[in-house]
Amino acid sequence: MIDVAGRRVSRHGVQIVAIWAVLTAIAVPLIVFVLGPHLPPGRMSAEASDQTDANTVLTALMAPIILIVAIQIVYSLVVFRARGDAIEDGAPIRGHDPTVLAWIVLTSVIVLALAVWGSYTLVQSARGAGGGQGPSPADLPKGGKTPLPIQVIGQQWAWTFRFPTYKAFETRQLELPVGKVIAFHVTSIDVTHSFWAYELGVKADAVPGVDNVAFVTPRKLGRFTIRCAELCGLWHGHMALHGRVVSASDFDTWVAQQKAANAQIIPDLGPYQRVYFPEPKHRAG
Ligand SMILES: [Cu+2]
Repeated sequence: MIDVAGRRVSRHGVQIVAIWAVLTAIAVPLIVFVLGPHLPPGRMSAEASDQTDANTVLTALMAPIILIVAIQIVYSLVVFRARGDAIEDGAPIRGHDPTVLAWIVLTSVIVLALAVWGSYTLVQSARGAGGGQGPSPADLPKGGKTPLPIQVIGQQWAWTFRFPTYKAFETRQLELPVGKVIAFHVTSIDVTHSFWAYELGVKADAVPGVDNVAFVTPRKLGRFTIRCAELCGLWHGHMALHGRVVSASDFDTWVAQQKAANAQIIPDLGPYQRVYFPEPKHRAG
């Protein structure tokens, strides 16, 4: 037994804290340096990087908390298990001020620090973190860069993409120029869908009559996955495709190709609008 702040603390407490300190010192660097680079959604865009950093910090912070709970349980099972027939409880502990104080201070510090860090990174990145911000975004890209607008239209059961700066042509493929700020204008022409470009860290509701803006800055060339993340009917699972992040010159070539490939249907497209509304259904009789 040792004496701390006038109270008796058993050697079990010291041992538990020692085991916890050693395992935490092993687990946290492993999480940050070994697991961290594999945590979703990766580093294909600025927004995805921010999300991966947040996942790494939260996982690293969870480790000491999970470890103290797990060690406590395992330690009790091993050290305090009943030996022989007698079932005996230890003496109850009541009113241990240092424990109560440590509990209140530690949990408050962790929760408040995370709230401050989360708010700071959200404001500092100033791009809305990859989520849809509605028709008038509060967080605009920094540096006065004009984003490239791309309209994402959900419909049962496909995605189409419309490019207002390129004579509003429409295509079923999606390619993005690397390093350019993109403003997705996500909408729908029938029911609610959700545009989820996983590796880009973008997820925004597609709602008829709503222009939902989500910013993204692709940083790496490559392929990304697009899914519908809102159950939208029988063929919901069919709304899946791959987009690509390409160089600026490849993007220009692709735009020219898509315009040529869709030349026949482009004159029949309705005029470009910020939002669309479902066609009224014909009434029987
Ligand atoms: Cu859908």
